[in-house]
Amino acid sequence: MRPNKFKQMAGNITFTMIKPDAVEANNIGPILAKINEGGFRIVSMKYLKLTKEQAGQFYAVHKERPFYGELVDYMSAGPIVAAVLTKDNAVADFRKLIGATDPSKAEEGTIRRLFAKSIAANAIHGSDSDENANIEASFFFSNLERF
Ligand code: 3AN
Repeated sequence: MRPNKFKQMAGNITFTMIKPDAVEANNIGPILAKINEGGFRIVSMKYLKLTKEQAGQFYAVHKERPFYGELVDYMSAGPIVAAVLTKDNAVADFRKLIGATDPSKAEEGTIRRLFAKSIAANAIHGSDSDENANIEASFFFSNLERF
């Protein structure tokens, strides 16, 4: 069996989605530029619209949180860009680059500070651990895809 390429890269990959608000606002290009400027390389990428069921599955870890329904509706409301990124210390460095969940609390110059509209419509997702980066990347990209 072919080894799981994302697992092989643990520590060096993270998963991101450019969320519907940022796609709608025509900010895919500027956000990808920030990601590259931050030292990340894009190793897999696709543009797609999640079904409600897929969004529910992706965010299943947040099922018990009060904003789960809103989050699922929101993430399936319009197209997104899903991508796997690589860099040393990818997960932590990418969380730094995107900034706090609430854009009003995000540091100056971060992607959320620059592009997010609100805590729900916060422009971009970034994995919070190596384990989740692998799970999330595998949700969108087959292990058989090569780069
Ligand atoms: P982060 O994306 O910064 O890791 P999480 O994991 O706490 O934040 O939340 C996942 C997503 O849920 C966020 N990106 C945001 O879209 C949404 N979210 C988080 N907190 C709230 C909230 N209080 N109200 C509405 N949506 C929220």
